[in-house]
Amino acid sequence: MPSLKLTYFDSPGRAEPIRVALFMVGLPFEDHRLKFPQYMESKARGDFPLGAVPVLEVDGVKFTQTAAMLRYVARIGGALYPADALAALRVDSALDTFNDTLSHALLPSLFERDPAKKLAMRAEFAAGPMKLVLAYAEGLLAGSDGPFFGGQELSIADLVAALQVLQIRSGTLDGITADMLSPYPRLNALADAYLADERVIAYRSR
Ligand SMILES: N[C@@H](CCC(=O)N[C@@H](CS)C(=O)NCC(=O)O)C(=O)O
Repeated sequence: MPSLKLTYFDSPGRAEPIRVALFMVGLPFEDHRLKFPQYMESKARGDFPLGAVPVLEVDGVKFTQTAAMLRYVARIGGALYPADALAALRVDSALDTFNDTLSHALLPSLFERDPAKKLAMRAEFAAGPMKLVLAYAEGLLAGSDGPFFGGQELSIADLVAALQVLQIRSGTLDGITADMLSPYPRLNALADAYLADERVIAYRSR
């Protein structure tokens, strides 16, 4: 079994789906969480190949890119990724849509300190990229035969999507409210199915 060390901030963000995936497939790993000043020191030292996290070390070798790490965990865990090519395309497309398109569109407003400007940015985000992403993801789910992007079985894309849908639902993002998810019943059902998964329940109750 490889020795695994996952480095990220001490927050869910991009690392949480990787942490959940590692837990679900039973792979032990070092969950290396950095406070922001520690992160800045490490970054200045050149500890991260692309100057960003997450970074996954496999037997001491550093890798970047969240989606690649998730696929690696799925592959060595023999789970969380469909065998069927079309289902895999849906999973990969959903994974990049949430991890890449949605995350990048949300990012600038996370750093905005002026509350009025933040709300204006969130309104643009909700009416623009968020709406496009949610509508596209809802359509992907309509083509699946289960609550998840790959069908009946939970995949790495569902981990990423469920956590982002739950963040929207939580009301913790100023200007973004749970009712914005009302037009997307399949995404709400995906998040519910994620929360009902026994492995997820075990992860959340540690
Ligand atoms: N494409 C990369 C993006 C990584 C990324 O943007 N990481 C952010 C945190 S979520 C980061 O390290 N930001 C701090 C910085 O750029 O210094 C991935 O999917 O892993």
